[in-house]
Amino acid sequence: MVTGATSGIGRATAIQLADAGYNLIITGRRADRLEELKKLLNVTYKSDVVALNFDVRNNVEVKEAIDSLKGEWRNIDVLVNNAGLAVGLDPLNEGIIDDWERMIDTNVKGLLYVSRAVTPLMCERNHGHIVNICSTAGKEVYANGNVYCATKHAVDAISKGMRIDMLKYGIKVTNICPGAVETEFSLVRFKDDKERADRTYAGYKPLTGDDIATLIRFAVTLPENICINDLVVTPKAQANATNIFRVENK
Ligand code: NDP
Ligand code: 8X3
Repeated sequence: MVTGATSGIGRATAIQLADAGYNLIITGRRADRLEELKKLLNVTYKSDVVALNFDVRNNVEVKEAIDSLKGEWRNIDVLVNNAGLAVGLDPLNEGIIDDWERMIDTNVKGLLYVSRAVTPLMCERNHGHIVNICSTAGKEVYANGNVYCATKHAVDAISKGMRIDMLKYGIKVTNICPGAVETEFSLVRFKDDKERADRTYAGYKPLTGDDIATLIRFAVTLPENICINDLVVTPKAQANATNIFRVENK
């Protein structure tokens, strides 16, 4: 099951996991994109797919979606908690409360709602692997990143807590912390200002959604006894959250 499969890292992960032989539960708010991806996974990768159209911020929708799963679809082997976003990049004193609430409700509460609905199914079977998509912003804080960084620090803490709670059920928890990945992330953060979004990735080669998907595929297909706990990954040109080496005309 991959949340936020309509774009970027989530979409690429669904494709990589289908290629690895998984059947997929894909989720997101944009139903047309879910249908398009479902067709691709069916036709090209011969993967069986259930598309669940819900907003992770709405716990009633989350519970209904998971409850709607029947038979073998309840045997979720891998949950990729990927749905998330940044909205705005403002100093705290100028922050827009609605932006903050969207980030907190999606990145923290949404991830928790989905995890609360899916983990009992995994615990019943003493089997499963949860991959939480955190960020370098979950390890460090940068100027104007205040609330986004706080939500990803929360994901980092939730991953650590989950790993302890899931231990006795044999369920693995992997926290993945990417640096700059060129997806729709910056377009969403800068509210459709494409020029500003493009500037985020100017002058160096960022990671792609498929790069992160490759790592997720690697982590979930390792031998059963091996668990990658925490993985920080950046493009070669990025040393940490704030140092990116840019050259003109990348
Ligand atoms: P995209 O904007 O390309 O994809 C975000 C995905 O999240 C979309 O599928 C979107 O689906 C889904 N999503 C957002 N809000 C909700 C919601 N309320 N309910 C359900 N689904 C939702 O960005 P990325 O692929 O880059 O982001 C994926 C994850 O990776 C996020 O958690 C992000 O914080 C993290 N990340 C991204 C980095 C980057 O540089 N790009 C670096 C580090 C971490 P829809 O709109 O259809 O609901
Ligand atoms: C996304 C990477 O640097 O914009 O999590 O926080 S960053």
